[in-house]
Amino acid sequence: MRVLVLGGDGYLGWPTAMYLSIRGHDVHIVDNYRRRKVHAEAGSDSLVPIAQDLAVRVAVWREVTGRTITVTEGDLTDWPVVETVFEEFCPETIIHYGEIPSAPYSMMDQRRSVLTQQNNVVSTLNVLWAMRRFTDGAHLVKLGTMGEYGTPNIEIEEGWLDIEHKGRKERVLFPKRPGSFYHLSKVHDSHNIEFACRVWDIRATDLNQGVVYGIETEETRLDPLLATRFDYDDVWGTALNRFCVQAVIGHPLTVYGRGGQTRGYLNIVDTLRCVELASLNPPEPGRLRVLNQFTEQYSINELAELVRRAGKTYGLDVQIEHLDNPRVEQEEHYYKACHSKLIGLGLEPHLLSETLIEHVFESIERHKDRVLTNHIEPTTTWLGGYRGRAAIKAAG
Ligand code: NAD
Ligand code: USQ
Repeated sequence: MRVLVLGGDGYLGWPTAMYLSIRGHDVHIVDNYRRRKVHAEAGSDSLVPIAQDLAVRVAVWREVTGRTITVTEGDLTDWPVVETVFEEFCPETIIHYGEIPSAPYSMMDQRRSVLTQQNNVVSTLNVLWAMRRFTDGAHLVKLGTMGEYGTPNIEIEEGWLDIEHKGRKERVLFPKRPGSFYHLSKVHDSHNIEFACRVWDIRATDLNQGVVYGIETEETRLDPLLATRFDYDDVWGTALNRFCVQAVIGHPLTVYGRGGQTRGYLNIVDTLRCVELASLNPPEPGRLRVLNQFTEQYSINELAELVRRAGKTYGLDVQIEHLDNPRVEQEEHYYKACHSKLIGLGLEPHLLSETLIEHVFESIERHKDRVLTNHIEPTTTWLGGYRGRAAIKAAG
């Protein structure tokens, strides 16, 4: 396949580009280093040192494997960039990771909230227009998120829901009630993609992915300069990755609120396989296929307990702390989500275990001296109204 990996400098995008390249696909990356820039602005950084830019990454990749990955350093919200890439590369598959992925960042202030939605919605809209104009039968594999659904009191289907209302039947996109302006940007994308499929006969797969954990893949292990980023700070780090770092440096695990918040989780190596499986098995033209991409569900309390137990075997004294929840979200709720379609396509999950967490501890240990401890406690609140204004004032 000729594959475009949009956002190919990111946590998931770079390992995906290498994974597909080594399997014989022709890979072209687009990225504007947005992620690196927001960390520079905030004074935070990836725990694992990463190569200085994509030019170095692909040069090392070529040296180590003999394979070529090509790159465009450019912004997906910039139409001439997208137009040129599609016209020149003629992709058969477009894997779209190129968005701002942080819920706290999108809730921090007006500027970042608007930036998140503009960046994400416009980049996807540009991709859809480029597909209409320059491709014939190409397949969009778009990274959405399980958080689009929120935590409804009914079982979450894979994308679509059959309803009966006043005696009539209809099939609709599953109702969405997400928990941040970031998650909402993904809902807006999903609607734009569904519409484009309907009117332009585009093929698309919306991968509603759960929270990803893990630090290494087969390809990142080939050379230190091929490592992917790994974040643990309060804005960009995700729950389990954060907990593993906290355990290693002796910081109490930061459980927000009562800790009954339940989400779908998956290993980074399963992300790569899911994206590959989706790409190799495209849907019919004109069809939006939705796949729920996670392998297991855990509450935050269960995750914290798992990390505590793994820590004990590893020789770490892990404490768990319940902080006032900076987010507005349900802390005890029903959660059941279907996720059988990727298994049906051939996914063999790498499940979470204490042993796996111990391996993550080992990798973190190597870079322990780089941890910025002032970026661990949460600083962004979801609260509005009087309580929100008081919190903003207190934070200065
Ligand atoms: P990431 O920030 O590491 O990767 C996104 C990449 O896209 C970054 O390198 C960034 O510079 C680039 N980018 C952003 N806006 C761009 C633009 N306008 N033009 C060009 N490049 C742009 O994030 P990630 O964790 O690798 O996530 C990748 C995708 O998967 C995101 O869409 C995210 O919403 C989704 N996702 C991630 C997770 C997770 O747990 N990491 C879970 C579910 C869904
Ligand atoms: N949480 C804690 N303590 C922490 C961090 C998080 O209790 O230190 C809780 C949060 O309150 C939330 C849950 O853990 O209830 C998940 O939070 P998260 O930061 O790990 O994940 P989230 O904000 O949902 O976002 C991440 C990625 C995003 C992706 C999403 C998948 O950043 O790109 O879309 O996971 S999902 O959650 O399925 O929507």
